[in-house]
Amino acid sequence: MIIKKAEFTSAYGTEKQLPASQKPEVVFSGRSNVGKSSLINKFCNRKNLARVSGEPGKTGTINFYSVNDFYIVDLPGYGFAKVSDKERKRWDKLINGYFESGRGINLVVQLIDCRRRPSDDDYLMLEYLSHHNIPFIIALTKADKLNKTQAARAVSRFEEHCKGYSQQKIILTSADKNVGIDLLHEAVEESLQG
Ligand SMILES: Nc1nc2c(ncn2[C@@H]2O[C@H](COP(=O)(O)OP(=O)(O)OP(=O)(O)O)[C@@H](O)[C@H]2O)c(=O)[nH]1
Ligand SMILES: [Mg+2]
Repeated sequence: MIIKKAEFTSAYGTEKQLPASQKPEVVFSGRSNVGKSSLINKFCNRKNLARVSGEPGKTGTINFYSVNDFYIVDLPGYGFAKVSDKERKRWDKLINGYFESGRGINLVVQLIDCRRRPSDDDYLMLEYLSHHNIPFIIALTKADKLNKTQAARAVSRFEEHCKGYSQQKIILTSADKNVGIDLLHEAVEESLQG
């Protein structure tokens, strides 16, 4: 995929602000700090399109990026322990509102750190996506933290962990070392044609 255009469009903090769906949407979802913004930047071949933060839980809004003729949607990360109850409720409403607003969601890229096992929240997400027949793939992130043997093992482990959910594939990625970006491009391109 050739990225001809990639620019920030807008950020939404409540579900009521969300505009009607206008173009196909490709969604990056995952727990806080898993590497969503970094992978979006790599995917778009831009250094500072999405803000990468050292502090987890910083992205509290749904951010839209206009990329070629579709949108990339960066969801706020979940599972950050230090978040207040009020903030967690806002998150739930925002995410549910997003998924339930009848949008054209062509693909969800569900990110999980390749060194960890899926968290309870990750499983809720896998369950949600599978149950609602939302097409999704799993991107294992930060593969540069493992050697080749460990990485291969991680993929088999995740195939086992995620058995029973309806992901189309599991892709090993690293935003730091440019791993798996071509495969991500392919998966997104397919989802836009399908
Ligand atoms: N080693 C390594 N570190 C990474 C990679 N991708 C992201 N990181 C680091 O992980 C941290 C979080 O990255 P972000 O891209 O901001 O993660 P996020 O999922 O957008 O986080 P929130 O917006 O808080 O939900 C940063 O310190 C990144 O530098 C990767 O591929 N390899
Ligand atoms: Mg982010």
